[in-house]
Amino acid sequence: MRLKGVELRRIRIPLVAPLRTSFGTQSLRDILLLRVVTTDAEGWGECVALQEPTYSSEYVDGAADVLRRYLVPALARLDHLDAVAVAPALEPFRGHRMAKGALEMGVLDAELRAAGRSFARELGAARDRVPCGVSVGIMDSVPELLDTVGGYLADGYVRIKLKIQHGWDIEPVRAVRERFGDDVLLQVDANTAYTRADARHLARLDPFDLLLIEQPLPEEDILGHADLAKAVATPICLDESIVSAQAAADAIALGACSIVNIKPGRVGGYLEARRVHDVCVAHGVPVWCGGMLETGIGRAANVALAALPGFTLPGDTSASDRYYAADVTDPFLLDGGHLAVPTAPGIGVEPLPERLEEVTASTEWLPA
Ligand code: OSB
Ligand code: MG
Repeated sequence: MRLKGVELRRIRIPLVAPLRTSFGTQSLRDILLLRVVTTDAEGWGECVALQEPTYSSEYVDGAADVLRRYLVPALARLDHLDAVAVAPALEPFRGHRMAKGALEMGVLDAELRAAGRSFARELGAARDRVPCGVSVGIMDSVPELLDTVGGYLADGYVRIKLKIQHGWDIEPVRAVRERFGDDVLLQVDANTAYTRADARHLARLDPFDLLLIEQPLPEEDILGHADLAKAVATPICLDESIVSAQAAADAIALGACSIVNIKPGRVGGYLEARRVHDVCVAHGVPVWCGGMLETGIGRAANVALAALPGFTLPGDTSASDRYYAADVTDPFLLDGGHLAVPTAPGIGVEPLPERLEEVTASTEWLPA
């Protein structure tokens, strides 16, 4: 297989409701999709970089730029392109894992479509459906939060994640526990909002029997998380800090986390995501699949990954209608709190051509 070219397609798609986190509010997704055209087949990639570098250092214009200048030209030079060849070919270029991950995803999709094999089969899925949680943003009031959580529980979501920050942590957690009871699987995500000095404050979450606290401290503060893990009873889970399988192995060895959120884009693609999973399984560390407000394209691949045996906690793999009034693929529908794992070749879904045109802001063809 050789690369013929890559189409960069920027789409703009509004969220059904704004998602407020400790790093900002997302109301509209400005997403970079990749159509990877090879001699054997075409594949789709979705870049999870947000519009601004507020979750991580990557942002969507930066991803498009590095793909155009460096990453796509590096793949164009390969005589034997397949997904396994992508990371080594891109290794000279530092960072930019979300951009690299999107390109690898598109190559893997093309390769698997040509071979008639699904992502689920290729990655080693052990289930045909996955249990789903939902990530709930910071709200203006506790009653508004309780209405929103109640709606998601009525939809069938099996786990609730509350976004937290200073001034929106202990009380919302207490209110959700009081209203919905002790049986609800409940966890919180701080997106790096706290400091090492907040250990005693975060220990006040301990009485609420949370599954985990996700990424309380800054991305680089592995030792801080290890100290915090000794000061709080609630398990620490890392998201932003886990940028590779090596980072996961180090964080586990240092006692910085006892649970890992795996996002393929954050670690440079689905093949590295599987390696993160394998490291965690070897250490007895549970993993779950995070989300970046993906369209049905990225969601299809995430659901396949979430079907691997080490994914023992429900992920942020919510149904399409939690994010978008109309997805760019046939919608992923919640069925008894689960999403079905796609079985067709590659990611197993296709963008709907008319829907894709409706949301497209620009396209750019990068010939190999
Ligand atoms: O920290 O998990 C996060 C969304 C955007 C950026 C970071 C995060 C999130 C979410 C929502 O929590 C996950 C989803 O439902 O896709
Ligand atoms: Mg997170």
